[in-house]
Amino acid sequence: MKKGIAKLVILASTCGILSISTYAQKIPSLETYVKDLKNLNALNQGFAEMRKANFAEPNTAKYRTSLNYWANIHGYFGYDKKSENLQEYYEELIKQCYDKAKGEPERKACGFYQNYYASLNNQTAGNDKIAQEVWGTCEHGTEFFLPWHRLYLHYFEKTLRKASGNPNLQLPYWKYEDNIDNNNLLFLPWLFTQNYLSAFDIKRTIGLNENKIGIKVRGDNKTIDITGFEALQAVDFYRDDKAGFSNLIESNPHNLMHCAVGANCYAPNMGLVPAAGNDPIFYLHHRNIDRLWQKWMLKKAKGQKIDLAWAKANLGMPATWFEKEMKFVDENGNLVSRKVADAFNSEFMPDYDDLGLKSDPTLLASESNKLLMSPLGHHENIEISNINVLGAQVSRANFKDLPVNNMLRSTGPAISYLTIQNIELVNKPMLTYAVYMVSKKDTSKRSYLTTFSFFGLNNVHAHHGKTKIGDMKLIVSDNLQEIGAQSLADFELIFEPTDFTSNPVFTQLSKDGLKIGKILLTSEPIS
Ligand SMILES: [Cu+2]
Repeated sequence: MKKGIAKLVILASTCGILSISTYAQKIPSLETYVKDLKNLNALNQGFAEMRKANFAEPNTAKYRTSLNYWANIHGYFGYDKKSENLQEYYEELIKQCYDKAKGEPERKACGFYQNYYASLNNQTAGNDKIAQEVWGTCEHGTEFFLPWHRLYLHYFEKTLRKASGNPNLQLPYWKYEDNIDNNNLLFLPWLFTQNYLSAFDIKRTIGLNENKIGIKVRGDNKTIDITGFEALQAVDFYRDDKAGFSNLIESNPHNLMHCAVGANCYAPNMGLVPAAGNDPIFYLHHRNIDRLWQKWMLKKAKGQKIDLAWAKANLGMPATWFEKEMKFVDENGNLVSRKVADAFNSEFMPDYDDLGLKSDPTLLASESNKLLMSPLGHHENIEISNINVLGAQVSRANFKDLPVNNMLRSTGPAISYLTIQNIELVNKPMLTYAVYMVSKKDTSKRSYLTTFSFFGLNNVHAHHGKTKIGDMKLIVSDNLQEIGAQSLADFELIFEPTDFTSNPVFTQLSKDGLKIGKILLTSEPIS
């Protein structure tokens, strides 16, 4: 059996035709995909055609295959019930950018972002029955986040393929770690930054398209977990307390990458739900999030076949979840209706060229069990209240003066969780904060926990947006291991202001920030 596969691989690499028929189903990374010029051309042609269709008559099948229509399925600016008002966003976010700008570089930055808004319009589904059904239907912050985006990408890929005129086109994934320099900075892939190519979008964080700045993704100052390392440790698929895989991957890296590319979620396109899908990078970003989902399921399945029966038995979701209906348009502009259950059907569930499971999945599962094991054992819950994280300086939180010796319930295997509760905005900070766990004995030992994200935070029909971010719950056993913590008093948390990038401008621009109600370190025994 194994020999047969090896033979096929050799044949495939020497014979292009065979490789198409053998591996057409595996989705490659962008980097791998565009090594073949035909593929690069297909992507470029596809996005170009979909952009052209933006100008087709509304209410036509042609318009329903446009990039703008697809962006609108995700979310859109307008006066309809399911849309967001552009004017409110603009006033909320740009006016105060100017208010807070201290000097010329800051004012200039606000001006750039103001122009991004100026190129957008409020739209309406009008009397287009299909648009009324499908526009503004994306799922964020719910248990439908992953299956909704998977099915959405399925039909998007078909539409892009048809537009490209290349029947073999695949929608590759943006493997973030493919473009990192020696300073731990991530740069956008070339395809997105060339202004003569159709995947270019001017409306991104200033300096990213020109490679003047990068996103801090590795090392001591990392601001995004680009490999999904933390989320992949999750035991459950979705949890109401936010510690499930779906919850964790949605916030990091999904939300954070939206904000890193989209001006700290202050400006279009990637930074705002109603505009994000107008940037081609959005689709390759989501493809990677989908890949990480598949990777998590493969690990959880320990070699079992992933299909609907497996999902029903192992994801811990109710029958109603699988029956939830979702509507999209296909490559011919026709309305299609699917159910969450379809996301586990091989027709809709993509296979990827890299799921990081070259080794035995059972072994991998035991490796990840080691990561879950807290070095502190099964301990009592400890907490800190009322933490202010304000302005452009570092803030700290300390679990101090604890009767540490009485804290241990048992030395048996347990997972440590860190819950950050009642996070609220203080005004509208122009920057965000990355959270690290630092050893008190050796401050050079620090471990990245997460970064707060403002993605999707403005989408309410109110003039002043939301001020409550809510709660987060993180798995921190691995972080405690990383800094060598041996007791509950061994570490502190630090909050560092950042805009995700190496650009210093926005990190100077704030007196506002966050208020945190409570931070808890809790522990659950591993069964
Ligand atoms: Cu997204």
